[in-house]
Amino acid sequence: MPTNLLNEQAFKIRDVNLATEGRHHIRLAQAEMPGLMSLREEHKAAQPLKGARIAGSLSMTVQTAVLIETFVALGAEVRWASCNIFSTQDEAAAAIVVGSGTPEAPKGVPVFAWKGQTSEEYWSCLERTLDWSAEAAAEGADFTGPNMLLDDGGDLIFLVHQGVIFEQSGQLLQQQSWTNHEHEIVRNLLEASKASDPKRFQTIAPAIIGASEETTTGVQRLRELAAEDQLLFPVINVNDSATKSKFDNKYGIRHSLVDGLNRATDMLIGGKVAFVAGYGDVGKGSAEALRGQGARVIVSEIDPICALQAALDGYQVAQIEDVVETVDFFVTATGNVNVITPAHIAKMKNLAVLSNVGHFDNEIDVLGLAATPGVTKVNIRPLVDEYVMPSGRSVLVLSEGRVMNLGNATGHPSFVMSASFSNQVLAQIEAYQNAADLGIGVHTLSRILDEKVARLHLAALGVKLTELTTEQAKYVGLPKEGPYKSDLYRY
Ligand code: 9W1
Repeated sequence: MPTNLLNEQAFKIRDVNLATEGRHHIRLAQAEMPGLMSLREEHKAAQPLKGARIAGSLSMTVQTAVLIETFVALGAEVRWASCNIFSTQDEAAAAIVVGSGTPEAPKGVPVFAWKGQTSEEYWSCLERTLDWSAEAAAEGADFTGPNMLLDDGGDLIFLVHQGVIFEQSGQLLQQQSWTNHEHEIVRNLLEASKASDPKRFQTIAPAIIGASEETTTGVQRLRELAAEDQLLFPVINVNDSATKSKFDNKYGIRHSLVDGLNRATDMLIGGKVAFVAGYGDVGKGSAEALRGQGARVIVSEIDPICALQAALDGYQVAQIEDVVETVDFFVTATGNVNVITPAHIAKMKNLAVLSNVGHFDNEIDVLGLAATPGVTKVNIRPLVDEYVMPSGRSVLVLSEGRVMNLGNATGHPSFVMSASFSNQVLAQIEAYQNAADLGIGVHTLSRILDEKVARLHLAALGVKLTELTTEQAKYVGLPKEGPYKSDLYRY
């Protein structure tokens, strides 16, 4: 439990005294988030989110703070929790709770998030974003919950759906991505809720106009709900905007991979051999970053198209078995399981570095390594472990095989998050204003809005876009103002 949890009624964070530090970070991040700042300028007079009550669940970081205050600047009321037990920056949470006294953040926003929560605390914080009784009392209104949801990973949207199903049937939907422990936590939470108000979620859910979802994982779960006719409101899939997934995967990792390697090991990368498993967007950004340091990069792929891309980008493409003895830095970016096994590790060079930037922690079989007879583990510093093998050689495993750019570095930079979060703002406006036209289902933003997000980031980089002449627009059959690509175009 946090030692300095303040005012559990109104908010729940680590330490409100971190607010000054957090406000400095937010102020600097704003300069790197031109998309969000120009959306504030564009919409502050019209207040398109006036009346919106947004319950959000997304890592409570400095960048998310700029997103939250953008919603407030556009007229919304907001309550917030993190989507992950580790991904809160406590100083950002504090600054949001306090507010800045400026027109943008006149008063604080209730946040329920701190770094290092238990799963029970995490779920209870999600639940707190759905309780709008304090706001209702202050406004003399009769709502009980939010009317908009913003989610990263799908837990908040699922909690609302599970709540309704549980109140009606006493059952929970089985969730592949939840452990048994998480099922138990959610069941306990919903049992307590039902005991105090058997209609609580059946009151909250119908008031929800729409939602937006940030991630591939969340979108996947929502599509399953929709396929079973269980989805209760329109959701906008932010992940599949080109200005989201094509940017945050590639440029986010390009920024943070080398940062993580350096913070963890400070070993020279130039001149060494780096191996990148997977040449999707994350693998592409990883390979580019390592090459930028002067490493000789080898890529592995199972997909012939991505393998050909890697080859034409100038990388050696090989199977891990054929090069494992020569590699200094291993990076997994496949999203698959057992890509690097204890058998591979046994053949590695002394002090080879192993890091995973794929989603889950089973890409490198660290559990299998730890369980191998004769292998011992020496902790070097937080999230850097040396595994000494019976051969006498060692390997260094970063972040316990979990997402290394978040453990050993600090995630995506503000500019990249600005592109993702500008999509979130447009998605919330779209869902709030046009829910009836959208209808229940999982939708993406129109290409014109996707292009708008990109446009909002050009001036900050000194980009001067070329405009179609009337003749050229006619020749290619495109509107001068876009959209310029069909939905099939892949960028
Ligand atoms: N998201 N603001 C860790 C990052 C956790 C994290 C997570 C990001 C951001 C991948 C989004 C140790 C920030 C976030 C700092 C940090 C993400 C989860 C961001 C990169 C994704 C579940 N997802 N992201 N900045 N942890 O960087 O919101 O430092």
